[in-house]
Amino acid sequence: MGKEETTEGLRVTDQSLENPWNLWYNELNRGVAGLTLRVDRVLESTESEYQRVEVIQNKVFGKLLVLYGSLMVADNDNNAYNEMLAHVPLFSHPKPDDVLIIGGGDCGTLTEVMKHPEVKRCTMCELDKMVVETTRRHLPHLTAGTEDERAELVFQDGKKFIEETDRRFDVVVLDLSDPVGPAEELFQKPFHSTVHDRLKDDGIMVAQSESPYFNQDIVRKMYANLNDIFPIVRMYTCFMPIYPSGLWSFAFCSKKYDPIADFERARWEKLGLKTRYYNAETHVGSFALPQFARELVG
Ligand code: SPD
Repeated sequence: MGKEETTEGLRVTDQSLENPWNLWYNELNRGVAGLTLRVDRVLESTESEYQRVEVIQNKVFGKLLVLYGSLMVADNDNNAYNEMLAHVPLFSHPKPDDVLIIGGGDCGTLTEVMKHPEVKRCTMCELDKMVVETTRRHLPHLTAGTEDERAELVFQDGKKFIEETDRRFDVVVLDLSDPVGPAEELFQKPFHSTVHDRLKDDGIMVAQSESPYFNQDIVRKMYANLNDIFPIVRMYTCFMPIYPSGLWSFAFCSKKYDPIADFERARWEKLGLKTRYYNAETHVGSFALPQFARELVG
């Protein structure tokens, strides 16, 4: 029970008033550093066929979805990740008709993709249906895009889907959880190679590529593989306070288009999309990397 001495005597601190059980969420990275959030309520704590699925509530971030012991999205902090994952490739491609999202179960990226009138069809292939259902119950603004008639949800292993499909995509987005457990294989070279083969001749793949601070071995290996597969590979970043280190990276992998030279600035200005993080300047500026990150990308 948090009490502190004051000149007026003992008083109950804010902490004990608002969180009498003193419950905290701790996420450690490599067991040495981490993020701590006070949990005001546990709204859901369950297990799907594939992973633990939890929703907690925090005063600053609102509701947060936790998968496999790792924070995924928050009510008040999902815009940077979802917007950068969706809009950077879509505004780098002149005609993004057919889009595939692998993973992305909270549907935040899908909802951003659906803001583009050019997109004729967007398939989201998520392994774990419970992630979509849980997000729909607690964070419905993230799943709004699923109502769009151009959106199609498939509940299947992403690797199997990409191996078996005979479709060819303009843009493929890998909106994955961390490379442990169910998503591990989707960070590896054979999978990226198959995605490459399922893109049209001018297609773009983007993938979340972890923290360039905490996950350097994974990042280095991943970009070395991607450089073997795609002619154009660039890293871009955004600020994500709920992810390890706060600096998050994405791999932009393309057969033809360059994310800056081919950026469709006029289309962005004409569409006037409502965003909170993405704009023409964050699009271009996100590719400016600190030296240590440039070296990781090779
Ligand atoms: N450590 C958390 C990394 C999560 C990255 N992906 C989140 C997926 C949300 N759609």
